[in-house]
Parts: sequence; C-alpha cells; structure tokens
Amino acid sequence: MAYKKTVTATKEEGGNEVPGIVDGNPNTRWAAEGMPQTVIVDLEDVYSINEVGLTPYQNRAYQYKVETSLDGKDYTFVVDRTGNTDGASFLKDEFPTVNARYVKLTATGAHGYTGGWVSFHEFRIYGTKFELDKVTLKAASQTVLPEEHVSLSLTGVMTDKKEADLSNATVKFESSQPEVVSFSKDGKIIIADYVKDVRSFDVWATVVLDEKEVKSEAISITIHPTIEHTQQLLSNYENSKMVKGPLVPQLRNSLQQALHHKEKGHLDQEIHHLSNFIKHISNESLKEYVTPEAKDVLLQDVQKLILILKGEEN
Ligand SMILES: [Ca+2]
Repeated sequence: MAYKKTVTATKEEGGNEVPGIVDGNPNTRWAAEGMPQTVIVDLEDVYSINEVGLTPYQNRAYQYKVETSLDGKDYTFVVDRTGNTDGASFLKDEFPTVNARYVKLTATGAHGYTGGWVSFHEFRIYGTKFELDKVTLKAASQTVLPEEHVSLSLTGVMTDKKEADLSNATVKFESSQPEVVSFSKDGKIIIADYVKDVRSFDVWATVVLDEKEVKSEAISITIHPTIEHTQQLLSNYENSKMVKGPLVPQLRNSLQQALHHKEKGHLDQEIHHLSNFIKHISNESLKEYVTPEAKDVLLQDVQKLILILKGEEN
C-alpha cells in the first residue's frame, strides 16, 4: 500500500534516498546517519490499516515506533518496538485496524549495533481502501399516477460508515416491468402511456463507484388510476375490440360525467358517476360486450379510484 507513494524523511544519504524504502525493490534502501530518524509515508488517501512490515538493512535489530494520522498533524501510536532486540530480515507488526492517510516510522536505536546508521530496504503498509458498502434508494412517493414523474434519490455508505459521495458514480435504474417503466437521465420514473394491467412494480438501482458495484434494495411502487387514464385504457380496449357495442357509450359517458364533476370539485357526483361505471360494466345482460380481462382491469381501477376519492386508500 505504501508502494511508490509520497515519502519524506528527516535525512537521507546520497545514493540511498528515501524513495528506496517504498519502491518494492529489496535491493534498494533508505539510509540516514544518526538516531532517531523518521520517515513519513503519505498514502494519498485514507485506508484501514492493520499491519506494517520492515526489512532492515543487514538484518539489524532496529528499535522503532510507528504512528498513524488522518491529517498529518495528530499522530497516534500503533506500534512500539522501541525495546526490540530481534534482528531479522523482516519485522512484522499487526495492530487493531486504524483509519489513516499518513504513516510515520521513527527508528530510535538498534540492538547490538553501534554504527549509528538507520537503514531499511522496505517499509510495507497493509490494509484496505474504503469502498462503497451500501446504497439506499428512495422514491419521492411510492404511489404514482400514470402521468406523474416521481423522483428517485440515492444515498450511499462507505465501508468506514461515512456517507458516500456518489456524484461521480455510475447509476443504473431498473424495474420489474421494463416494458412499462423507464427512467429519465435525472432519475425520474417514467410510466408508459399504455400500462396495460400493470399496477405495481419494483425499482432498484445498481451503483458503481471506483469499480465497486453495489445494488440497492428494491422498492415497490404502486400505480394509482386516474379518470383520464381509465378513459385512455377504455379507448385502447375499444380499439382492440375487448369492449364493444352498447357498453362503450355507457362507460364513456360515466367517465365523462365523473371527470366533469371532478373539474367542478363535486366529489359526491364524481363518485356517483364512477359507481355508475361499475354498475354498467358489471351488468350481466351486457357481459358479451366486454372480455373478462378488460372487465377485470377496468373494474379494479375504478373501484380503486372510488376508494382513493373516499379517502379510504392513499
Ligand atoms: Ca527498496
């Protein structure tokens, strides 16, 4: 993780400059004369870190401490090996996960070595980068009229529990009824003019941020009928001969009257004419003029319309 990141040191020897400690090459090294000496690695982003590894020059038993920081000012100890007496080709230290951008290594001495030089081939830092963990999809309303464009909004949480910045994320909205439901570029639900018998659907979003793909939970949207929509539905059924004969003018007239009273604000009359619609379409003596499928959809929509107008459903 430290590999070829920005690194600075209190001092460096010509030929063994500080970038040699993070270049991934076991033959190059950083060296500085005198103790203590400090190296600071800037990881250039915040990571969850839980392990560091050091490759001391000539397997020396360096004594050192490691501190981490989010801002490069306030540092917290994660490793204290200032009493170390072990010489090895690789010194490894694990510690509880910390979130950090800066990692500071300070060599304070070396057990059994009196040369006075600090020198390491490599300084490795292990952990994970924060990524998108969860996205939540919300709709401005979970009921929608056919002509309405309900807005969708998305929020995300990163693996460090902080809110995700989704401004550069790729977002794809999908639905369980792709023939009827589409989405505008700014995240609005668009319902096709002819919704057939679809009265509810699920929507969800797939979000890609920094190559991490996360899918939201689906939310359920219900399409509420309107008189205008029912008129259009009736025309469609008429065109496909699913409603015909003397039933057509009766149904049309009921809707027309209901719409007229709706515009006047006469709620009782609006409901009265919608109830007439139900009476006509349920008339056994006219049942040869409507297919069971068309009857089902029209009846359900107008019954729902009445319930909504009566305030018994929202
Ligand atoms: Ca190196």
